[in-house]
Amino acid sequence: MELNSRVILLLVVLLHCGPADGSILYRVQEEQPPNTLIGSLAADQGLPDSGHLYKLEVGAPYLRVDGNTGDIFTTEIPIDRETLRDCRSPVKSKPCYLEFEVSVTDLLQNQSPRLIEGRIEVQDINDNTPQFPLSVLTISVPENTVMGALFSIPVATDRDSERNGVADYALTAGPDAATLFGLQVADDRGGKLPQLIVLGNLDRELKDSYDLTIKAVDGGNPQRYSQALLRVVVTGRQ
Ligand SMILES: [Ca+2]
Ligand SMILES: [Ca+2]
Ligand SMILES: [Ca+2]
Repeated sequence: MELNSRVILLLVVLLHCGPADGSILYRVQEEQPPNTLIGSLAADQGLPDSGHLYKLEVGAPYLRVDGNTGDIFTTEIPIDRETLRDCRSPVKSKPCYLEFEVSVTDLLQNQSPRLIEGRIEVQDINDNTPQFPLSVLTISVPENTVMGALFSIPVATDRDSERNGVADYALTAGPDAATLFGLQVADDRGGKLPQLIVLGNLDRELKDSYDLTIKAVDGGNPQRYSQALLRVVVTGRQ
């Protein structure tokens, strides 16, 4: 067999195999409006589009199926990736699936219905904003702290996955604090850890509290962000 023919044959075999477990796989972005078409069972799977009744057995209330064509649509209940039971995996990068089952009944012949199973991969959109645990974050720093010392800043959380999650932090300081404090963002197993760096000598008698602004941004497009007040309280020597 010619190499080209072999490649074509392999491609044809692969295309007909579909997903590894043999079931049907569709993809849809979360939070689509009602009546968004997800897939057409009859057209996509070579199933009859007349004389048969398609009925959704598993997948309510998020899915609706057209009785004649087996077209699968979204409903008034949005598919929210962040609240689906099967999507709340601690491993946020794991794909998230919504299972469905549709029965097909031949209206002319008295046979038991055929059951079609499949999965819909629910893809993440950037619909959540990074949030700090509190609107005012307080960090205590002893006045004899050496330059270069690091203090952990509470992390922000974002319910979206991967690049739609928290991507970076930024610190804004007024003129009195800009020479004393800086920000370092460390990588921690795929996450980001914000840390305050002490850049100068602190004197509690001179000034015992500094108000900075910390901002958390995600990596989505468009980007979402929120900020909190970061209050640095200078304490006595330790
Ligand atoms: Ca959502
Ligand atoms: Ca987000
Ligand atoms: Ca999302």
